[in-house]
Amino acid sequence: MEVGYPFERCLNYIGGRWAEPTGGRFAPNINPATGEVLCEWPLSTPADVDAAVQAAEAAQRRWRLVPAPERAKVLMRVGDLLRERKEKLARTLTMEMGKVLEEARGEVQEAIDMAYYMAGEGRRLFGQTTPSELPDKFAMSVRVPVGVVGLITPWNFPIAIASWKSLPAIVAGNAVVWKPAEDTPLLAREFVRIYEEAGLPAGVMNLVFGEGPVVGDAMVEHPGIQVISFTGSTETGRIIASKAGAKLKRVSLEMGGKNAILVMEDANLPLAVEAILWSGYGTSGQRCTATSRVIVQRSVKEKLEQMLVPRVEALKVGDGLDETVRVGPVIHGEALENIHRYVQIGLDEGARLLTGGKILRDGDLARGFYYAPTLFTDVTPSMRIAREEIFGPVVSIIPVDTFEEAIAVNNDVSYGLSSAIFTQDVNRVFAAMRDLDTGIVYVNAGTTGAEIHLPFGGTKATGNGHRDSGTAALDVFTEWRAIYVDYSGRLQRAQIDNN
Ligand code: UN1
Repeated sequence: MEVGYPFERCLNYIGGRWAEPTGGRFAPNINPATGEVLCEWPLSTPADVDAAVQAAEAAQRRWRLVPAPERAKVLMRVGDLLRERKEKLARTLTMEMGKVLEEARGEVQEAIDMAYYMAGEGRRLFGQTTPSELPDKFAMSVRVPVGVVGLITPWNFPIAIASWKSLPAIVAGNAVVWKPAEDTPLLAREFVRIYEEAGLPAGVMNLVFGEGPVVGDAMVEHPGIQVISFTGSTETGRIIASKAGAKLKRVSLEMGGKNAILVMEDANLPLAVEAILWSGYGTSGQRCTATSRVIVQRSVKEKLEQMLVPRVEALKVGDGLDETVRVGPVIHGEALENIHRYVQIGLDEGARLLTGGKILRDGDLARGFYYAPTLFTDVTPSMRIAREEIFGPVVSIIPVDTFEEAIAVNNDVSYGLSSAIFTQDVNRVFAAMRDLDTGIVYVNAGTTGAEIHLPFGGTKATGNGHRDSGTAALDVFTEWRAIYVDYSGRLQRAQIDNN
């Protein structure tokens, strides 16, 4: 299937119109597999953000009054259009950010699932009804939209994460100003086109391309935006949180991870190997949920290594459009250098390289940004490669003696997104479910593969207490309103007249 993006321009989408950025500056978008330019995207200014917020404010005044089941009909159509265009979107996604086609299809499916799931919320958006402590009085709580929400999304899941945030925001009656990642403008544009074709009223979804420090910053500072939902680096999240904190703005942050698979001595090792390959090297290790540590009991360490190394070496690296490829490129040259720097740090720290550890430049690979799937062993928990997020195809094996030590090592990092344990022992399973201090825990499965109807997010430096997807996302995009209706016809004072 031809996707056919000759060099073209993406534009902002403000108040239902595709608009040039003020200042007229654009930047190129590169296919990381080939180095070719796919399109260019606007370097917008704070004036564009302001126009988007004004359009959003005007639209939201009407959108909040549309019954939620009617709002949900738009989401149903969004789901239908995503489904119709799944293959084309997946191919564009592979070209734009490099993940292999099978994974790209999975990501588009995640957005489809989210659209239908959130469309269902249009007929729920449940609050509570509860007795009042006073006679002839009625009490309930309802969710109300917050107004205009700002979404800042990453390149590694350009449509799935945008769907986790925008669909709940919109079904709940908010209007959106969205800044997508610099590296994935085409997917953002295609998603917004779908919203437009699905009949979303003008101004409910606004798209402003640009750089974080300019457009993202203008969104955080703008008084018209009540909530910022951000997925990206911990470094950027910290800046957003402190700026937004000063303005008492709600911020939902989803940031780094240092996820581990724990392999116990009684584990099904062939299964653990499959999970490490999939969660460690899938998406070239560029998932927030990717496995970057394998914490293994010493008695099975050597066996695991023997099974793992040939499988890692057999992973075919290349352009994700080739369906025999298992590991695509990383996002750009800077990421490639950063990953390689971490490998050097690991070697300097005394970790033992089992395979990989190099930038790949053979033949066609020289045109893109490819890193060899890399496996370290004899890594200790204090090494930087065991503590810092690398965001590439690099996995570190950390040997431990006991189950308790494995849990302690898992928990002894600043992040807390996802963890997994391989064991057949039901007692250890339940202890791990209690003691692994991550927002997501897997038993006998890898650290990736979260489903959209459960809360997604993590503890410690991974987040700030909020969750994406699931009904938890509604908590980010709504306020609770407690409502009391007194039908006694007299003044009744709570806590006084009934005590
Ligand atoms: C991310 O990497 O930020 O659980 C999202 C997973 C995917 C989503 C990952 N469903 O791996």
